Amino acid sequence: ETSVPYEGVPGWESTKKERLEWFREARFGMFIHWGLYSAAGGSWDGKQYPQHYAEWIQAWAKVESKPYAQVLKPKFTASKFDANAWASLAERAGMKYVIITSRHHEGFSIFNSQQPYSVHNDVTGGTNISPAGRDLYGEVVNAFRTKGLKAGAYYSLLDWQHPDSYEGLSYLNPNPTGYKPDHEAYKKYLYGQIKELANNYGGLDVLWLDFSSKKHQGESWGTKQILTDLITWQPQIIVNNRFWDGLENKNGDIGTPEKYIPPTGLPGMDWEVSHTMNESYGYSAHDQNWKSFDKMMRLFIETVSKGGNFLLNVGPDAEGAIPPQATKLLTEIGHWMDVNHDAIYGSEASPFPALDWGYCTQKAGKLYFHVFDIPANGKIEIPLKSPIMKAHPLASKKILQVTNGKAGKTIQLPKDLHNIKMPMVIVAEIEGM
Ligand code: FUL
Repeated sequence: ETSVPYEGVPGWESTKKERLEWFREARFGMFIHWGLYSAAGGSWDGKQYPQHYAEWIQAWAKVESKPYAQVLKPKFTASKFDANAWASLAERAGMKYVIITSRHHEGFSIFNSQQPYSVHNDVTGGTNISPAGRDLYGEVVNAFRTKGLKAGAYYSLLDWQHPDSYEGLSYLNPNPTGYKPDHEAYKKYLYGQIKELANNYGGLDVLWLDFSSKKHQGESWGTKQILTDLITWQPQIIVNNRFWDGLENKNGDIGTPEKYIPPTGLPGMDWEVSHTMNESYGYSAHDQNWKSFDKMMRLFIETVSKGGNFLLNVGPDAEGAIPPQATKLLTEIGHWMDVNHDAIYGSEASPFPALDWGYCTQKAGKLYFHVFDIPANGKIEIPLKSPIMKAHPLASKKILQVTNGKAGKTIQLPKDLHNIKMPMVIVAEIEGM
């Protein structure tokens, strides 16, 4: 069973395998949430809002777009922003692609949009531009592409500043009076911006839409036209499933579980978990709930072991500085990946539903055991029928002792662990696999 962005649009299903090839190999990418909300940092008018989803500050605080922009634009300077440094950080972490918010729900485009109504636009917005006044999206996309990484756009289907985005405005004011959104006009704006993203940046590898509801989904966005044109403009493009309602719906190239890992993956479709390093996607000054390296690795490896990609978010501040805790985590992940990337890239889901000591990934003829919790007896048990022919840690060539019992197999873990960064990965060659 396949899932395609739109069953009725020719060209999508037949090209899916080819279009998704790099994505299935990649397994690990960077998500970037950056916009005016980054300048609010999770607070409005001195009040701190919930730690999670700081990019929703405008809706949390119910601020009209004008005062919102007046307060935040002057602070959005990007004065420390260095796209090449971001791309290097991602590359060093072992990430293979980036998805950056070209425009989040607040409606502020960080790319060069010529669409009418995009007054919140940092290039052509006239007196409306922020001090950054640059095509920030373009700089990021170029920097990543130059390193051979893929680059895609997060693009919000809601727009809280657009007079014709019903679902946008209703978040700020549930009962607006005299309000008559012209959905056709809004569809034109969406179409126009997607066209710009797809055609003006030397490529668009992923269109990461966000989000739909029962009221507006699928054809109500003009999907048929958009998808027909998109695949002509960008024959290699991948489109997520959020033109439709629901994170696990199958009407897209990829499912998009958010901050959770589906217990049994998403059978029958490609998918990608997006996760945060603290609570929030957008920068929040008071969100200090940073995940430990161990916790982060558990989320990453569990996702990959269930057949998904891991899209790990960073939320730079208004100056374009990535929080030091995020840089530290990415650097540590990079050191782990230097040694263990073979167990990640191009790997497939574990054949085992669950293991006591960690997770498993696989490739032709090989299983990779990611050991998080070393059992007291120093051995891992694997409920496998076929014999293990040979096993060693990816961190060394030291061959480990294997016991091929009838019911299960065991591997004796190395006793000296001080040169091995946890989680330790053991690669095993399996007979007949
Ligand atoms: C959600 C959005 O509403 C959040 O702000 C965030 O961008 C997340 C990845 O998708 O649906």
